[in-house]
Amino acid sequence: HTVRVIGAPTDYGQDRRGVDMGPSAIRYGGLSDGLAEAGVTTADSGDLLVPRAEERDPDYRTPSAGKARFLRETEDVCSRLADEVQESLATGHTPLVLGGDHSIAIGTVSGAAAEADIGAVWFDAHGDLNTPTTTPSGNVHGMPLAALLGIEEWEGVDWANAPSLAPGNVAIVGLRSLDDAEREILQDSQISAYTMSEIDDRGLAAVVEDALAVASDGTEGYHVSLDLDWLDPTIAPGVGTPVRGGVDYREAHHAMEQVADDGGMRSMELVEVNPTLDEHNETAELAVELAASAFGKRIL
Ligand code: DIR
Ligand code: MN
Ligand code: MN
Ligand code: MN
Repeated sequence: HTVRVIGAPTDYGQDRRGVDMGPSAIRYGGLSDGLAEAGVTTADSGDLLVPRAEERDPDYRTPSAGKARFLRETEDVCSRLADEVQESLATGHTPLVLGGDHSIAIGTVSGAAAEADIGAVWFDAHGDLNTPTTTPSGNVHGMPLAALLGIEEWEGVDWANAPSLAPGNVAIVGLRSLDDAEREILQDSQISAYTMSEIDDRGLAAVVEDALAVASDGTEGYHVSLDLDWLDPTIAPGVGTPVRGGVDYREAHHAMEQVADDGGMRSMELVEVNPTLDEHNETAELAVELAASAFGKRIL
């Protein structure tokens, strides 16, 4: 099958500038060679056109009940991204979306969910479960999972009011940073959340096995959302919101190999790579290696 690469160079969703260079950094990090080593054919659709944040007003369209910076821009990018993702799937391609900050997941997943009933595995240090009324930052990269689950009504924002995911088919893996309101949302929901503490206890392989089962249960497959801050900052320093105590290199590869072996992945995204915060593009290079493992690269 063919992997369709789609760049979504946004940095609307968070405070650290430069994550809009993620798609370039990942391509320069060897994406097409890495995927070739995995034995898949790649077609690169290039990047979506994304206006620079400097040209826009972050507060132009704030929901009456809360705050969500660059909401208008995020909606626009996400609706175009959703169309590309859906079209890729409809024509038999597996979308691989390159962020950009994690707000773009709203586009990726709503597009993927328009093609099939899917679950999601969310590899992330964070819960991404804030809403415009709970967010401490106003940053939409802290909200995509809440939007995709329809946890709160977002005035006039279609994707937040037409849920793409069912909580019983969502697994968060690697969790170690939550805001108080996110903790409440999580405790009241059927989302499966696997913390680093549980990973220390049971091992990542056992946790990933459970997570894939959750995402597959009664669905036609799942989306893999890989926020590079899932990893320990010593191996992935090029992210805007690093949190100590993440998964290590070998654990991460093994988790992606489990994804490949499972065979249920329908789409993937690599988000939050910020080369301006990185050292010699190593976070993008790691993203490439992990994508290659997820698409089936093997040593023997
Ligand atoms: C924080 C940070 N919970 C927020 N979220 C991040 O702004 O809502 N998500 N970094 O990836
Ligand atoms: Mn995230
Ligand atoms: Mn994160
Ligand atoms: Mn290197």
